[in-house]
Amino acid sequence: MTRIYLLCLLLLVLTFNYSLGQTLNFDEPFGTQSWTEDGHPWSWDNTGWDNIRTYQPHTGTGHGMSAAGYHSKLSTDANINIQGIWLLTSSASDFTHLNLKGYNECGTLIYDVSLNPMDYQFVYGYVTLNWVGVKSFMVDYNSIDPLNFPVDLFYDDMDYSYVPVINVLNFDEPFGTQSWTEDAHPWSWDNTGWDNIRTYQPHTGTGHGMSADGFHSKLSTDAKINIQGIWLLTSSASDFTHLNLKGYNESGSLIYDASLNPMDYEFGYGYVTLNWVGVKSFMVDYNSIDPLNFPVDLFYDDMDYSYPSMATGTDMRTECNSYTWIDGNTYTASNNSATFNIVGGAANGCDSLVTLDLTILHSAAGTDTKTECNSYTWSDGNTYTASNSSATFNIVGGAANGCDSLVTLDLTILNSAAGTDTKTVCNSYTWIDGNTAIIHGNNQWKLCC
Ligand SMILES: [Ca+2]
Ligand SMILES: [Ca+2]
Ligand SMILES: [Ca+2]
Ligand SMILES: [Ca+2]
Repeated sequence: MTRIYLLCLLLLVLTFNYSLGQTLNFDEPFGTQSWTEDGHPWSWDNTGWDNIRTYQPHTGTGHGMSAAGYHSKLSTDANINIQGIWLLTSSASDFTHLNLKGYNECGTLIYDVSLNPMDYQFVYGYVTLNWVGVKSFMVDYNSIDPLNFPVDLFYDDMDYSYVPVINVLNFDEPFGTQSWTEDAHPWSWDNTGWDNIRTYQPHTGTGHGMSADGFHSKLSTDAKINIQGIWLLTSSASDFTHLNLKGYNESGSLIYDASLNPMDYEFGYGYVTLNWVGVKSFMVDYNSIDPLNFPVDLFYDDMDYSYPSMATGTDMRTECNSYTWIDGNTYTASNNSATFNIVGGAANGCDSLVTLDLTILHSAAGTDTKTECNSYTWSDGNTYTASNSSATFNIVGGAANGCDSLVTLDLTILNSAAGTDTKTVCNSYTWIDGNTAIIHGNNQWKLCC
């Protein structure tokens, strides 16, 4: 019973610590623009002069701003949840505004908190934020008269926690797989190198190995990803010419290029921290000093990654015969697997991944067989005086499934006969038309009723 109680207490403490996360102490020296804290890189984009670290701290050293209209984005390498921050103002009545802003990893403003500068005058007050999934943090303020009435703002000890990595690319597919589905997304190699061993020297499960000269093959998925890191192992490390991990954006441009020392990973898996953001393709690029006589081996596995806060949606359509989608492809059969990434297409500025759910229906086709005398006016409005087996007429929406119905005419025209009925009669004759003719005076015919 006591043991269970202690276990519960331990779990409670662990959960408590995890949810509390960490504190950004801003304890770096004056003027620091980028630094490492709590094991992660932090930086200011320096859109304003915003880098005092020693003035009026809450603990240790602090972060102060003292001028007009400063705003500078503080960013780290992954999404964080911000619980709150300590704030102090001076000359509070001279502020025009004081806003704390949070941006997502796609650069879109997702939090904007307006504060009353008087609430924090001359003494630190804690601002509870409880923001989720923030990539950048900004303090935005100004003075009613920056020159004659400058205002000061100080802040320190921001409580935050990292949003954990949500996916691991395990490479646990069978040998030789070039494209597969993992974590509900398609993955593929472009196979520019022989780069598809999956069972040799894995980190867990099966792994991805390359063993030859100068291989480089791009691993891609259907949307931009953030790559936190990957496990790597080398053999014959001293025979490498180079070992680079490269990241490309959706336009195919190189945006990350990490040069590694192969010796650091020889005969034992080591974790390479990358913290790449917005990568569409991942490449391992290496070679041997002498591929023929001194081949080198490279193995990697278990890549930690996450999808940006992208939107997803389904484009449901029912179309007749064929449909050209936003991906430029024309589909002539039903399809519920095609995906298309609209860069920056979501309302939050992130990508929008759309999945097609297309049902293709087919038009009906039939033949209208007619036999008519002399002429026939068809449903296309034309009057035909000769046989015709090629005319077609489309009845829009005429099929039972709502698609068009295409009818082909098969018309046979029979022509009336014409002739002269010559008769020699006495006195009178009743013809086929029912009329009776009688001989009238002077041998003239006269119709008789
Ligand atoms: Ca810290
Ligand atoms: Ca501090
Ligand atoms: Ca996985
Ligand atoms: Ca694996």
